[in-house]
Amino acid sequence: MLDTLLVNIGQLLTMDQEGPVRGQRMGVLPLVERAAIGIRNGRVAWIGPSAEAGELEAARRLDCGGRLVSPGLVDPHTHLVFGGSRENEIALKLRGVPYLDILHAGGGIHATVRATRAATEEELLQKAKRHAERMLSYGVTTMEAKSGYGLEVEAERKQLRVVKRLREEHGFDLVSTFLGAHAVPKEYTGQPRAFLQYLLELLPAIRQEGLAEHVDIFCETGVFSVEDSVWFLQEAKQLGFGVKMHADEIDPLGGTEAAVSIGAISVDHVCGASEEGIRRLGEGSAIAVLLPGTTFYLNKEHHAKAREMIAGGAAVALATDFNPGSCPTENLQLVMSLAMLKLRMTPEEIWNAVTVNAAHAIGRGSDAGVLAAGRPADLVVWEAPNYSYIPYHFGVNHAALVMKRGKPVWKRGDFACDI
Ligand code: IZC
Ligand code: ZN
Repeated sequence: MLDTLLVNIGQLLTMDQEGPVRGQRMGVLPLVERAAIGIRNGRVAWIGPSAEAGELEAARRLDCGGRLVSPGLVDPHTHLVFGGSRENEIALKLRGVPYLDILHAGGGIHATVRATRAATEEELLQKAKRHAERMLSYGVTTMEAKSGYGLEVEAERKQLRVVKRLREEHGFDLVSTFLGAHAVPKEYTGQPRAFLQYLLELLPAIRQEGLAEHVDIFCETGVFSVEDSVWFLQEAKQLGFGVKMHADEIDPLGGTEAAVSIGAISVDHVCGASEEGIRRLGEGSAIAVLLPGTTFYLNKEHHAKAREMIAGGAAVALATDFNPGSCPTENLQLVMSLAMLKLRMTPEEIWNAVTVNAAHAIGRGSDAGVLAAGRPADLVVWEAPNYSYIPYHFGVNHAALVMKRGKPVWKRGDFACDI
């Protein structure tokens, strides 16, 4: 006896394949046409043709009316927890003041650090919960969350505790990343190494308390150099963390190849990656997490070279980069459209990038991003006839029903279904 049976699915994207998906394989989508999916105890119990589902017993049935069904999306790069917002920087942005100039003048990340330090844990929790709920409404059932707006022990730990509480008390599948190395705080102006040394001393306790799985660093002009970033991440790796790098986002410093060579789980942004960096992405195990929403919102045209990366054998994932400065949106569907337009990725590549590869980029490759017997029943019923329709019809929410562990967690108001 199944708990729930979804029948009459137009296309069921199972994404059932060995991941991460690299190079030309990204152009192939495992799917079943006219499918049904059965759920028991929060996990996928059966997948097959809808015509064969009539014989199965189920406590509840949902006729999907020919709609598209996919795994819940995975957002592998977000700065979910922060105080305040930065709309007061719009005028500077419109005058053409660059992102890094605003940062180095004490605004940008530093402004969010002041707001985050001033907020209570409860305030941060309620705000981050609203953002996470909005992600869920767009079909994202697993997401990463970075710290990095504390830049000192207590405020960083406060952010990490919020992520832990959202996971343990509110049921979000959140993967926590320590990004204390997000900027050099004013207390350490001109001494990035000393600040990194201070952060390293915090890491053993963070690991012991289960506050973060990964460690990340913003490798950028005037923030942390490639040399300092490599040293810091290698130390973090020794302590047992998975490591990630914000690399070659604004200025092309060569962070991409450095991150690949130290065995990073993901290298993120990579807009300015060199030929060598792109070549290394095709050879190493790191996943290239591309964030076209950020390039768009920074009003830049130096988009990541996704076509070259895929041609060179890289595994590409996509993420929102949700944050209050360079990409204030929770909408991963919009990012899928930007990937099509600005990165010239095909719908097939885009779907691999927001499911299986995104899951691998945060160490969730064996749980999220795939629908197959035994996997968690995290899925989305889309108000769409096929998978190409999602990046095509842009800027709106196509999710009709979002299920987490087989239970509806979000439903569009006018979507008629009684489960
Ligand atoms: O708050 O500006 N790039 N970090 C690196 C960010 C953007 C987040 C922010
Ligand atoms: Zn980021």
